[in-house]
Amino acid sequence: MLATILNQPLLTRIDHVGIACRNLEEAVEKYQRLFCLTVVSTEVNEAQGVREAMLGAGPGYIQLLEPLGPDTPVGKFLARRGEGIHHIGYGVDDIQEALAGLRPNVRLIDERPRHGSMGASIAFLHPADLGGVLTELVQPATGAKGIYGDA
Ligand code: KFV
Ligand code: CO
Repeated sequence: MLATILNQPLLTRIDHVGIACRNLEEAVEKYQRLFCLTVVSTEVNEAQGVREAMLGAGPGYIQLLEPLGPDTPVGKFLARRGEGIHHIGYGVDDIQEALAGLRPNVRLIDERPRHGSMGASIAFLHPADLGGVLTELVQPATGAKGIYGDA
């Protein structure tokens, strides 16, 4: 893997913090009112079972997530733990390369990149191998190679 060969950090920045909420509109309104943040994108992602809003916060984002139903990742999380931090998304330069390098050492939830917010290519790593933190790799659309696997 190139990043490893060159001894470069695989994770280039914190892309977003994913926060599970029961009502997206109420959560967006609260974050806008309290922190003067701007919504840069709202999407329904059927494959991920969420309605979500990305709010710009400096170089990264806050991703507010409302489940599309109880039997979805965020729906199950809310039932189990209530509202709160659901996952962290980290930037990577090349998600295919990152997955190939991590595969032997970490349980991949997504063997191939999937479609994420704002056209990004994303993949999740299992929280059980990362100290209980659901971890998402994010290759942003800009400069992306346009390979989304099943997206
Ligand atoms: N963080 C930490 N632990 C978690 C967790 C989370 N968010 N969700 C579940 N767990 C733990 C849970 O506490 C339990 O631990 C175990 O995982 C199984 O829980 O020690 P325990 O008690 O056994 P289940 O059965 O409730 O969940 P499961 O069906 O196994 O699914 C868990 C998991 C992580 C595999 C699933 O949530 C998943 O596939 N997540 C990845 C997809 C996702 O979360 N999508 C929503 C975000 S979409 C997004 O961010 C986008 C589109 N984007 O662009 O950024
Ligand atoms: Co996310």
